[in-house]
Amino acid sequence: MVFKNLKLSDVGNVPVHLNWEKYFGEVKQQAYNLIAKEKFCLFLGGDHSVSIPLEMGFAQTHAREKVGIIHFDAHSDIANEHDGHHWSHACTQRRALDLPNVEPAGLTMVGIRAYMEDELEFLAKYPAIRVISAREIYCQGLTHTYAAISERYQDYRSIYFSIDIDVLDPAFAPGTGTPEAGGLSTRELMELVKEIITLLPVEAVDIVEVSPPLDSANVTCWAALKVIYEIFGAIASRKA
Ligand SMILES: [Mn+2]
Repeated sequence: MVFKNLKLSDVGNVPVHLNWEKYFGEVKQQAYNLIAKEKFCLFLGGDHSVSIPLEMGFAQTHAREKVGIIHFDAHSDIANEHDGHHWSHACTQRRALDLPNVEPAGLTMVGIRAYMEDELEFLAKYPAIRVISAREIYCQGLTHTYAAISERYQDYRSIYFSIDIDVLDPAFAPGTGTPEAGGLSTRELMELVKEIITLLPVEAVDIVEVSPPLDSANVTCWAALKVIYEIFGAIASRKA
């Protein structure tokens, strides 16, 4: 049994609170407490904005070193503001760059295929942010994609990996809030997740934007579950 060397525990949910400051503060604190125990953490969402406090907690736990962020998504989520606030799901990685130990060269976006105008302007201004578009993956393949990701993290010891399920094509993950055609297959996502988690110092992962009410025949939930198995399998092989 591949998981026999793993001890898994479900520590439950952070109760949702409609006061964002209160809720994000609670998520950040609980993430910090868990990551500080040096356990591998998997967080499940939810709106992608939840990655903002999760990444804050992660960066704070590693305050004396730079941390890397790998962002799998159809969207770059690099807007400064969306729908009138700074803590939107469209601002996730822009808020990450506000953190003192996250630098543009440590941020890698994978599977991107939709942008807002101000996001394109921001990305043009910070070319150190590497965007590996869905098209680049399609044209150049998985080996190229993994190599392009891994070469950026040779001098990193701690990476946070955020997986928006909409990185998948809607054929594989219809149950999500902002689907975009032209995405990865579940197989491609599994391969990249397996390599990244086995070989790079990823210490925390989130899988977000899975929405059962929008799903068809639980396809998206099954895809996310398969990715979770792939993550645990990769962790088990690290220890083997
Ligand atoms: Mn997205």
